[in-house]
This record gives sequence, C-alpha cells and structure tokens, in this order.
Amino acid sequence: MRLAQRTACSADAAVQRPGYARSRLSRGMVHIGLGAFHRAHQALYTEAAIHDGDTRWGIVGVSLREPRMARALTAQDCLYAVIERQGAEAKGRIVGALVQALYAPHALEQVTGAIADPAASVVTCTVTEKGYHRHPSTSDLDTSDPDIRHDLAHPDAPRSTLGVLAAGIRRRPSGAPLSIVCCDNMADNGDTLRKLLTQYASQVDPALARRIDDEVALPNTMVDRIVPAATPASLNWAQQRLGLRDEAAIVCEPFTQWVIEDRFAGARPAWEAGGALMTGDVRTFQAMKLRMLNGTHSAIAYAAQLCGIGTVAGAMADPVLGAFARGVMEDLLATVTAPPGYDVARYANALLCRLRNAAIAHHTAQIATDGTQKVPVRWLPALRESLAADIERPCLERALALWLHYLRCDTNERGEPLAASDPGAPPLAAALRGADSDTDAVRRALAHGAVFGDAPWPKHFRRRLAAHLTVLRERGAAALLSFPATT
Ligand code: CS2
Repeated sequence: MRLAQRTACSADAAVQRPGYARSRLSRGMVHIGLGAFHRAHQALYTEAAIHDGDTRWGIVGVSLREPRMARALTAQDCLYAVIERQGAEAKGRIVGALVQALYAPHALEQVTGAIADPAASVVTCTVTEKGYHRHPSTSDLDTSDPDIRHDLAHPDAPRSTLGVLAAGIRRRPSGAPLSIVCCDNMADNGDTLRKLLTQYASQVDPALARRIDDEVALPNTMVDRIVPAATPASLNWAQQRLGLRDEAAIVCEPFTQWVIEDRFAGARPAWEAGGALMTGDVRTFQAMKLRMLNGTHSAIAYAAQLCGIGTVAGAMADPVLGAFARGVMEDLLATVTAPPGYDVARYANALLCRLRNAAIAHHTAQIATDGTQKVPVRWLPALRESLAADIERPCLERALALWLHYLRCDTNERGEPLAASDPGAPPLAAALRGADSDTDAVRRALAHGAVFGDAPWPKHFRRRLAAHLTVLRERGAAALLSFPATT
C-alpha cells in the first residue's frame, strides 16, 4: 500500500505522524529544489514550528529540473517519511509540512504565484552550488550560461532559480516583506544569492533590482545533515520499516544543524523549535563546516572513487583511507577559527563518528560530483592561507592531487569506469590530459583560473603536487596516502 493521507494511519506504530490538522495549513513558505536534503532538513525544522501550533507555514515545494519527485509526492498527498539511522537505531516520522509539490516547467504560473503571494514570507532554496550560475572566475552572474541567457530573453518564462525568483518577486505586491534563505554549501550563501539575483534582475528591470536590494532579506546560513540520495535499496528498506510504500522516503543520519543569520524581513517559522540557532554572524560556523565536513567529504570521495570504494563508511573502514580522512580533517581543523564557545576538536571527533555511520549508504560518487564548484569552497581557501604562512598541509595537498588525478583518469584502480559528473570539469580535465609531464599537468591545472584563481601558487607547493601526481600514476592512491611509511 502506498503512503498517502488516507493510509498514513496504518504506518508502523513506531513511526511518528503529523500531530496537527494538515488541512489547516496555509502556504507561508515556498521551497525551490525539492531534493532529499530539503525534505530531511529545512522541512523538518518547519514541521517542528508547525507542531508548536503555528499553522502559517505549509510549504509549497518546487522542482525546477526533474518531474519525478513532484509527481511522486503529489501521488502521496505530499506526505513522506524521514528515517534516521545510526548503528542499530532507526527512528522514523512522516512529515506533513509540505502542502504542494510543483514541477516548475509544467506549473510556472502556480510557482511564481506562490512566490508572489503576500501570505508567503519565506522562500528557501537548495539547488546545489551550480544552480546559482555564478561565473567561476569573476563571481558575478554568468550571463553566458544558456539558462540565464534564456531567462533574460524570456523573463516571464524562466527556467533558472534566479529567473523563477525574480519572476515571482515581480508579481508580488510591493511592501509585502520577503526573506529568501539560501541553504546551499557556499560561503556567504545569502550574500552571494543577493548579488546574483540583483545582477539578474537589473537586466530584466532595474526597478525590480532596486526592490530586491531594498526589500528582500537574504540571510546567510550554515546547513548540515548527511542525507544520501535515495536508492532502490533505501526505498525498499524504508518500506519494511513503514509498512507502506513511500517513493519519496529518506534514510539519513540523526544529526542535524542549522545556523541562520538573524536577518529577516517579515515573519518566519520559529525554526528554533527544531533546534535552529539564530545568530548575528554565521561566517565562522560556515567556514568550520564547509572546511571540516565538506572538505573531508570531498577528499574521501576522490580517494574512494579511485580505489573503487562505494560508500563513505566503506572508505572510513579502510585503514589507509580512514587514516587519510582523519589527516585531512586535522589539516583543515588547523585553519579554522572556532565559533564563540565552540570546541572544534570535539566537533572533529563527532564528524568522524558521523562519517563512520555504516547504517546509511552515502555514495562517494554522489559527493565526487561538481568538484569544480566544491573544491574552491572546501579546500582552496585553507590551502591558500596555509601556504601564505609557509605551512604545508600534507593531507590536504594529497587530496588535491587525488582530484587532479581523478580528472585525468577514465578508470579507477580496479579498471572500472570513472564517470565524473561535473559540467565545469571538461576544460580542466582536457588541460590535465594534454600535459606532457606531471610538472606540466600541475602548471596547466593551476592556470585554470576558474577553479584556482589568478594569484600564483608557490613553487614548492607546485613541486609537491607534481610529485604526488607521479606517485599516483606509478604506484596508486594507497601508496600516496600511506605516508610517511612508504613515500
Ligand atoms: C556532501 C554534502 O555531496 C556533498 O558534496 O559533502 O552534501 C554533505 O553531505 C552535506 O553538506 C552535509 O551537511
């Protein structure tokens, strides 16, 4: 039997259900990017706020790219389950906060109408780093991007996040306060979205750009929860636990964190009910999380991909890769300023425990995607700062070599194909593959300003990187990572 409003009561008795009348919910919030992360993160904080009695915050969820999730959720009256797993423990709940699921290309009028509705005062976004169309070298709006070019030519029929937001705001009565909360893993994510959205809007209608600048609040946020993409296996496992088929079920870790800059226009859900921390300055939290969690994640992903290890927990259980992951985290920890009152060493230990959680299958192929977007945020600021202070970060530098090697290879060390999914990678991969030596490969890679910036990289660092590439090519990842014993 499929999960729906009518059948939810027959879910397994241990599964928590919405303890409020969903029919009373208004549509106070719109979310763009209806993936697993939103449904297991912001939607649950919103669910907690609703649970505390505030029925304004039903969520209109929007998918921009693929129809499957909106269709699956609509067939389930927008109900879905989140099951938290760690070790033998599993805790499930059915979430009721989502009230509508729209696929924008088929429901654009409804989507922009939902954003324009003055009853909605919050829009949240999870569209991945590349979903904002920031030009990698200039950090400005990438006006050469085909979606942006399309939207600038047809602002009333947009297909990009920026285009949809701008079209919705344009229809919104002026004076109705709005906050847009970016929940993607970018430094200064709210400020970045503000800049790109106003740049886009200024080309559509300068008055709209001014309005966004004056009236819309775009707080910065740090979001954290490990939410693997669903697989047939995770959906089947969820079905066993629920006693119902849920095509949108999520199996994720118990940990969750949301730190939000307290800068809103108008009302917002009391996300504190779900444990969100409102603060004046998110930056230290962001840097700590982006470097220590996401930075370590990416290093694990490329090492594991090269070695043919499918999951993060599998990599952590490998003696060489597990030790390497700890080393990367230590390298990154050394570059981090703790948020006030925070014990970063404890944070690091807790992260390592989370990464070892074998009850969730977090695929290294998923994390390895979009490296050209992720590496400049997760590794390069820490590397730059360290090199400027003449400090070598042995594990982090090896991580960078792994990524470059990964981009150079068609197959992993077991001879299985490596399929890098990263629209920004082809020019960098071509530069690497055209090199006539490892030194030349490093020179060509670091000259790729879209990822590595324009400032020169020190010679001793380039030499170390070239030596790492040689070890990788001749002796493989385990040899590079088993240092100092074997190198
Ligand atoms: C991961 C993140 O896929 C990735 O790149 O590093 O999705 C990570 O799981 C989350 O940011 C955890 O909060």
